[in-house]
Amino acid sequence: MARKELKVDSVAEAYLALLAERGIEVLFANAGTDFAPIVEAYAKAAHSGVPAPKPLIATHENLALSMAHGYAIASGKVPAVMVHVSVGTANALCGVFNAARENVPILFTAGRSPLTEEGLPGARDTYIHWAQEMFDQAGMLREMVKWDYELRNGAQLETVIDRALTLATSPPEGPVYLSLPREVLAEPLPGFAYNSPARRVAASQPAPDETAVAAAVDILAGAQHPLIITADAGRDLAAVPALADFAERFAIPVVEHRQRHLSLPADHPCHLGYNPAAMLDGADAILVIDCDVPWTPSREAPPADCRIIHIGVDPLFSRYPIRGFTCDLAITGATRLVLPRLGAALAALADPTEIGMRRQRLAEAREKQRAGWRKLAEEAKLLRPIHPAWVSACLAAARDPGSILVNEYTLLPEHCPSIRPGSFFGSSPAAGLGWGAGAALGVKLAEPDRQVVAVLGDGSYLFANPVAVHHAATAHRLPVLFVVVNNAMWGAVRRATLGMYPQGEAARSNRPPFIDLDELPAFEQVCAAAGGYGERVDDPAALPAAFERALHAVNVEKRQALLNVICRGP
Ligand SMILES: Cc1ncc(C[n+]2csc(CCOP(=O)(O)OP(=O)(O)O)c2C)c(N)n1
Repeated sequence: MARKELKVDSVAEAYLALLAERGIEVLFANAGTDFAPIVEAYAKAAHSGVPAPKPLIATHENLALSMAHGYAIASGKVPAVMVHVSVGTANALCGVFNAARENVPILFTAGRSPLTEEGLPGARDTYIHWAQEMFDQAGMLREMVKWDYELRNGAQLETVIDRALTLATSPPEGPVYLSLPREVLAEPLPGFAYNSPARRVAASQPAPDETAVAAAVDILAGAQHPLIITADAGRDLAAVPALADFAERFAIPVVEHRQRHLSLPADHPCHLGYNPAAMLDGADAILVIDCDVPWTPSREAPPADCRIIHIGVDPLFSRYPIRGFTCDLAITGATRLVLPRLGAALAALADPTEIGMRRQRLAEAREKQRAGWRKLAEEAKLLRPIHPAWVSACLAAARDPGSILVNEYTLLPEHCPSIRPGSFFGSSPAAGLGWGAGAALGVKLAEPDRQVVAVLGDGSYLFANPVAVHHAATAHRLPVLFVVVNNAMWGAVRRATLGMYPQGEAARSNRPPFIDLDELPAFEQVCAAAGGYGERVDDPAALPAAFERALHAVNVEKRQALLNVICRGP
């Protein structure tokens, strides 16, 4: 047990030093008057050599959260974020919700208006300090975070930070919230002693209960047409080979549904695409692995006698108010621990002839599916306005093999397959738009030597505070390629309206409200205004060369780039 001692003057200095000591390398921030002790502490740390996370400014809170989110999923490290009291917290909520539903551990912090009206160092000294105070600042995000607390004094600092970080990183992971009153940050602290390394650690990954494994084996051994559906298994990189091995061994098709991480390389012989709808009818057992929504019950469902097993550290998604998918068996456990045990137990019972036949059927189904995709891509090639499938196919051809894709849902993965674990990140199921551009910057921060490409809709690009995004890309030297699939509309709203009212007035109307986005600015010029490369593309034949130019700007000139691709709507 080792104790460390630092010479500091204030709680703010000790706080920053402890974050750095606990492995937090970056503090994404959007500041206000509450930051005065933090700004002062950073300035002192620059002289004293007391460690502190790298300070990284983001000029909108949603950007700060999205960058932190991208950084966390790409690096596996916990970032800290600090925003300005109640109002900054309010601006960050969408990002917190995205992180919460995607189980991304972030130490999210905010100042608090000074508590005292006079007397103490840090007490109120400007008019906003009255109106910005809330009775319960954390109340607005308590439902989204795993834990919230307020730092009340320097003596408790180590316990509070350790509690925040261990809870954020215990399964299922997620953001936590800590508010930091200005007087507490400014409190004099003559010296700071703490444990190094920490004596409080995150809880381990849950391993499956053997009875549950045996019950799953019972179901799977009797199944002829099993199916695996996952969205998130690849969040844990160790789960990817576990899934690849399990699926291959028993020849079970795997569908990545609304994928957020690469869970199975697209070239794996068991990879059967991204939409399970057509496969449900024929399934007699389904393994739902790290997947909140395996299908859409109002549209399709597996047969009534199909046995359904859910696997995950929180297989019932306990934080979702309603989720009624049939569940014959729920196994609490980390996928990387569950699948090898299940595989070992199933091997003894599985029938090799059955597996051989399944392997054959799977290969045929896979080939048929891929041929369909190839045909569609070929047809999409010539279409004008440009088809999103062609955008995806051109990106597939132009990208570095080691690149990382961030998809705010307009990339079509069947036309731009990802092979390497950790090379694809899709938006959170909370789908708070405005995530992708900032997330890509965070990914680039974590992986500076890899090419990073964000694929966004025109809607999601606008939600991301583009000027703040492009500023951050230039200011922090994060050369990312942004591909905007620009259909000049909120296509999802159009799809939803036509889906609910296929014969309705809106379907007959040329221009129903809240769908078309008229007079959109020239996005390429917004990027160029920040020093990036920007190009508008409306000719499908010109797209491959445009990708080459944009990626040249990113790879060689080391500056951000944006392709504003004029596309057709749904
Ligand atoms: C913060 C937030 N506001 C609104 C929505 C609702 N919404 C979902 S998709 C969508 C349209 C997105 O447009 P775009 O990115 O251009 O993609 P498209 O649907 O046109 O393919 C909207 C407004 C949301 N998901 N998140």
